[in-house]
Amino acid sequence: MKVLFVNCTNFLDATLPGGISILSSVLKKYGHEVALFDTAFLKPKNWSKDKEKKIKKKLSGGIAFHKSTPYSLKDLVTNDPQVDIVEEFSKFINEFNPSLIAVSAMTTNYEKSLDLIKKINLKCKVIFGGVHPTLMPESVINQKEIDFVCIGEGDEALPELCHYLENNNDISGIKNLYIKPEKECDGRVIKNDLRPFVDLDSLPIPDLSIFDPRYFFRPFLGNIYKGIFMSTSRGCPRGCAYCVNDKLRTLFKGCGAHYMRFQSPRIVARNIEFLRNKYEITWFKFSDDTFLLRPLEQLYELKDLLKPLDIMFGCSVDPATVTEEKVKVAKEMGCVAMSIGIETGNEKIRRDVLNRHISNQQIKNAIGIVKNYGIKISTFNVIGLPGETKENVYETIRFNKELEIPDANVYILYPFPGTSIYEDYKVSLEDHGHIPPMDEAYIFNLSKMKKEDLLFFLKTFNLYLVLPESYWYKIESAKRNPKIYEELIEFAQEIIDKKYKE
Ligand code: B12
Ligand code: SF4
Repeated sequence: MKVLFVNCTNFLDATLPGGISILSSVLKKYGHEVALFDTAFLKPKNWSKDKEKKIKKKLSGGIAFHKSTPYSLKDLVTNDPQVDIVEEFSKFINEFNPSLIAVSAMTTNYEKSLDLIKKINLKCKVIFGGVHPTLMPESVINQKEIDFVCIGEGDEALPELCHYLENNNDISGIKNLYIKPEKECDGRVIKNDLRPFVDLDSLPIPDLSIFDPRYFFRPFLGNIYKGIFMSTSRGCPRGCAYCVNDKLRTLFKGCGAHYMRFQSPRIVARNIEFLRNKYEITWFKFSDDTFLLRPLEQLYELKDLLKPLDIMFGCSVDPATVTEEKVKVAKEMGCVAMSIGIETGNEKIRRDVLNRHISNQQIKNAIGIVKNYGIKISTFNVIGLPGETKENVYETIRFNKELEIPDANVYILYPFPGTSIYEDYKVSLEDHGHIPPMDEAYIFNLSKMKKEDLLFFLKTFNLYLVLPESYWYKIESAKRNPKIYEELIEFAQEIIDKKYKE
């Protein structure tokens, strides 16, 4: 059967969607024909050079923290024509003639994906899966254009659906699926139970052949590598109030003893070796929620298997899992970058609002260990937290500064459905008439700050980090004076060039 995957994201949001790569591989294993319609490399009609510049400036608040590479991802799309996305989609469907359209969606790209589907008069069936449909299945299945919603893992549910559809079998009992028997039905929906978790070691190697090779563009500290995101585990044992994991754990309670599961080192190494040989991929970003959670013995085993493959990798780690021994072994297996969630410098907010039980001292110790091994460190920070004041944001900035973090990631809190913050503060996506995209997260503002303050912090967070505290009053005045802002950026750039680029 012919299945067309859809990844509807912003132009140049080029991070390979892990769900699609594994599902494509699974479907091919069962003999289905697969294609991908992907907007990440389709330059839209309204694209302009100005937009390109703005995107670049937004990254790291306009400061270039690392040596630039000889060329950038943007250079690789210069000669691409501007196209009408809907027309392209329509052409693609006519040529490929799929029997099923399979859309993967997070909350932030769900509406965009749905809009695209709505614009085409489709004759085939449509299934939506991914984290957003998993968390909000009712609102997704209620869309007229959608026939099926996959709750949770699609690795077994999707091939089963394809097989049954192809053979005209009764699909009504397929586990993990919400099913609308007919498009124009009377609102009747079959809601099936969840199946047990898939055995991660039984999964095939992710399929990269359907993706634009520009996805592999990976700049790192001035050099260009071929790299991808790859997951080696599923789940997380923690319950941070702004994250969907707590809700997913509850939802998947009956699916197996352990929500947190690791792919065995042998299988991880098999996948990496294959992708290295076939696509020359040498840079991996492990997209696991917390990479160092893996037991130490397994990390040793992984190191023995990965060392001969000579790869580089980056990963996200929970500071509570950082130990000298684990970092040492990660370094030996090729770790060159780690990101750590600080979220806020205020311990009380971190504990009471975010449900993260870790002290500043513990974070400091963790970052110290990572730095000692020469691993590049970056932090994740959130502003706009419930009850947060400007002074609290300065605490977060000061804490990053104390840790000598050169380049911090900062976001405005987006209360995703299913998270405890979403529920406790009675947020509703529907209240806004549409699902706000990530760059409109200020709409949800649960803090004591004004929208303007949040946006200004977003723009200047790294400026505060780089400039000495005696300059902070100038940053404040840059709010009303763009010229001062530009001057400060230039000054910060000089400091960075001297300090980190040598
Ligand atoms: C890698 C990653 C990214 C990558 C790539 C995203 C992608 N398209 O895969 C990038 C860097 C782009 C990214 C960005 C963001 N991300 Co992100 N990301 C992840 C991460 C760490 C791993 C995703 C992954 O590859 N998982 C492994 C695969 C195998 O699992 P999967 O994608 O869930 O797919 C399975 C099922 O969901 C299902 N499935 C998926 N698609 C489909 C489709 C069909 C048809 C079917 C049947 C089934 C199905 O089957 C798959 C196999 O079982 C997850 C956390 C996590 N561990 O899942 C967060 C996560 C998805 N991200 C999240 C967030 C918040 C973001 C950002 C908003 C972060 C930010 N502050 O900017 C941005 C949004 C960017 C945007 N433009 O919209 C949240 C999503 C919350 C939500 N409600 O949407 C998550 C869940 C993190 C979290 N714990 O809160 N992210
Ligand atoms: S540690 Fe990270 S992935 Fe785990 S629950 Fe907290 S925020 Fe989510």
